[in-house]
Amino acid sequence: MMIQLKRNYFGKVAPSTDQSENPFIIRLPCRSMYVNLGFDPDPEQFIIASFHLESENVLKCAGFLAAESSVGTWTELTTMKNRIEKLKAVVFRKEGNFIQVAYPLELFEYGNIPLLLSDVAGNIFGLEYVSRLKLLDLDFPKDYISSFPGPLYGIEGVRNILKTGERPHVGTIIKPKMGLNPEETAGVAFDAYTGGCDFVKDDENLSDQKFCPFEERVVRVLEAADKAGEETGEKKMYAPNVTSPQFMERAQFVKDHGGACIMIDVLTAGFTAVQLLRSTGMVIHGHRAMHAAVTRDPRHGIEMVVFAKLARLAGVDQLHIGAAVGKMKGSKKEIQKIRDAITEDIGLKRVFPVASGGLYPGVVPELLEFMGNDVIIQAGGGIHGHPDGTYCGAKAMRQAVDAGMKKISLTKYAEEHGELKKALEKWGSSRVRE
Ligand code: CAP
Ligand code: MG
Repeated sequence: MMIQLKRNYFGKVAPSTDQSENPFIIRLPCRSMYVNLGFDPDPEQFIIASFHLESENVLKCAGFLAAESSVGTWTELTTMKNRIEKLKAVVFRKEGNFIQVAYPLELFEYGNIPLLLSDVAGNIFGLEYVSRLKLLDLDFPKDYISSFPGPLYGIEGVRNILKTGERPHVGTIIKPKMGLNPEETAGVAFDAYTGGCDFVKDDENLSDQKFCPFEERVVRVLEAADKAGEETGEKKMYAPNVTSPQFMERAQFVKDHGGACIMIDVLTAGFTAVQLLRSTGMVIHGHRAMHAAVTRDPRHGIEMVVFAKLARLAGVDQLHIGAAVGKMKGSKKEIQKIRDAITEDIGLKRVFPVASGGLYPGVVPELLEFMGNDVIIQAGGGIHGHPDGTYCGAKAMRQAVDAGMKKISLTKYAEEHGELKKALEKWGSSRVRE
């Protein structure tokens, strides 16, 4: 009778006491293969993943996680080869629930973001042995980063198109989110542009619905942008949302009609869509709809900074990163970390941070205080909800930016600027969340 041998965690075999033991019981791969706390990985040879890991035995589980996300599986393999050893991931750091895993670069196909995520953010989230897991950050070797083109325009390229010098950009999202027809959409856009918006975008859930066909909307809003540009003497940009299976055809349609920018919902459309869109030569505005399904729990999921770094590699020029004020969750510390990750010098162009979500003139100075001037401040309700309408709402936002840049208090500035005064009367001002 074959005795079921239960391999313990150090690779030694001890006869199992329980003959009825299910042969498929999880026998974790031998820990020593995937755990080496003395190892000091060369940051130019390994992708370093930082995790928060909760399990009944964190180190054991970390070894299993490293096995499952590199070359191993739930049990030893008779098919393993010595040469494959060099491909295995290694847990090299553990401090409480914080672990770091070094993944040999050779494990990955360069230029392929979906497969990177299938590896470092794939099966491991579903392991029975893992009770909670959060992918906190990814650090890439230069060689890996250089396999991506990154943003085609970046901050400097977008500023060059809009001729905005060093000032923050003011953007709006057409509201109501859904329901306006193309003519109405263009009318709201025209008011926003002439009131002072540099940038108008579709909402993240607008595409080619019956009430607002994509092609007619694009043509009309681009005409409104041109007309407003002539009237104001300022360059204007429109970001139609191309998120759909037809994203490439729609981007081409925008380009053929004189558009310079398109918007994509990065996470619902996928990083492959972003990587393909980059070949259109247009400014890519990255919305992050659905991110909070995986980013907001501190103990499980994937940090937004990971998505932000990948969006930069993929070629996004402008990216929503939160605002630490307004309606969306996000702290100043988290947002500054994300901002730094998309603007630090890694040999790729810098991504324009977008602050959005329940913003209005009263929050602008505080926002500029911690974000700096390289920011696109987007307000939907905070412009289209102004008591005197969109045109005045846009003017109030520009006035708040001017006051912030001149370091003049909003109340003082409002004495001479009626649109700002009305906005402050309606919404007041509020502080950012630390
Ligand atoms: C803002 C917005 C943005 C979210 C995105 C919305 O509208 O258009 O999509 O702010 O959030 O649909 O809510 P309001 P984030 O200005 O009217 O709130 O930038 O955090 O991804
Ligand atoms: Mg939106």
